[in-house]
Amino acid sequence: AVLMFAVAVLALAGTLTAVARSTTANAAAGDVVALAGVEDDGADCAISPPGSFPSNSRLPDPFTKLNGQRITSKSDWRCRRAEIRELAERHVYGDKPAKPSSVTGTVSSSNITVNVTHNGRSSSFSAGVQLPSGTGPFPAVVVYGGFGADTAAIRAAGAAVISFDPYAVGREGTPRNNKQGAFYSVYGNTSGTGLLMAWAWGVSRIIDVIEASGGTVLRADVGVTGCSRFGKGAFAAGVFDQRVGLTMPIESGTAGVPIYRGVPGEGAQSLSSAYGEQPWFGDAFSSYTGNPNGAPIDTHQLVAMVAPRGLLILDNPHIANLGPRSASVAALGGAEVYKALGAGANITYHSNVSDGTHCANRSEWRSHITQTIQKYLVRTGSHTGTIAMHSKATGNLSQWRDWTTPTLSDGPTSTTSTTTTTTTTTGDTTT
Ligand code: MCU
Repeated sequence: AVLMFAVAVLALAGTLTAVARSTTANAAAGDVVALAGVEDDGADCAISPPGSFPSNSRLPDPFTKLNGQRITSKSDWRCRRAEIRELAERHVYGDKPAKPSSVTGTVSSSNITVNVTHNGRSSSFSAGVQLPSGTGPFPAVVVYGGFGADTAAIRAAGAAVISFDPYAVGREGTPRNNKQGAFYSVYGNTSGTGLLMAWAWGVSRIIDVIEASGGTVLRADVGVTGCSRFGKGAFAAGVFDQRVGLTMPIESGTAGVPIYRGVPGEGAQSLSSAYGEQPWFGDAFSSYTGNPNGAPIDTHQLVAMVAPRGLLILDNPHIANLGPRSASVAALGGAEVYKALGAGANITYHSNVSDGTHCANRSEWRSHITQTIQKYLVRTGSHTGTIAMHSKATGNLSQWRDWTTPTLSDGPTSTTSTTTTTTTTTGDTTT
């Protein structure tokens, strides 16, 4: 009973926090802007996934819970999201361990250091910092690798650039049974967690250090970006850490934004090719590389996991190998959840670019990058998201879904429902 009480109080606290956040932002900005909160606000949700899932050639319904019921209120999304997260860890990316028992480090105007200890194992890594002009503390964008991201535009918009070397956290070129890097030094080199999740864990630990630094140089308004394999990485970082206020995957390709179910038909890099090229996916995804219809989730639900936070998906329609049409379907499907949460303006998909070069620096994206950084990280500007697909790669969501988008009620915002919940938990404790 005491445990149930604790769980109920946590759930109630989570609900109240979420409500308070979106209400404040609503009043200030006219639409929902999620404030940086915690890494995983559904960590207390009780989830028991079934042992098997029916094959489904369409995109699984993001609004239907594992118990078969559809969610009806915006506050239901928190634990529905936690279900999707659990499936994404078990079947696609591998486990993302919660914050290690010790995370320490430093933030200076040129460098961030991260030291981690968990269960007697330690590792560390560092990242470069380049400040924008002006007076801090500054928001920041974690830039994966050294190419494809418009770092000049990021700094001009008022955010620092954190140069993150993903390979320090999870190396490429290793066999799956001998993974290397700071993540695997702590969690073991036979961990089934793939590189994309290891890298995402690294970004979360950078955010831990920024939070603990007390906002002298940087403040914990953090975005993530990267191109190609680092677009896959940036997407995962935003999906699995709700403190990331702006997620900007660029030309991510298979194992990134494109729906797994669409990749074969579009002629994008095959799932088995991506699975075999590097241990990007978790080991458990091997069950689905030849059978995407068996996957219990698809990437539209990962897009949805970013909601209501800022998401700017940048794509290249000229290279079918990148799966741009499948990526647009993921955006369209995920946007249904954004809309149901009243945050439809916070997602953008943009592939209207003329230069076909992979990871080119593109003028067509600059205003979106500037405005989304200012809205979600600097917290001054405004931006209204749209799904803008190039005619070469136009997804059609209706071909991919057999579910409709519900009108979600605003949930337990009233005093009445708060009181009811409190009464119930008190009853549990005294029984
Ligand atoms: C699009 O991302 C990858 C792609 O999945 C790989 O097959 C290819 O080798 O590398 C791309 C990339 O990261 O390019 C920089």
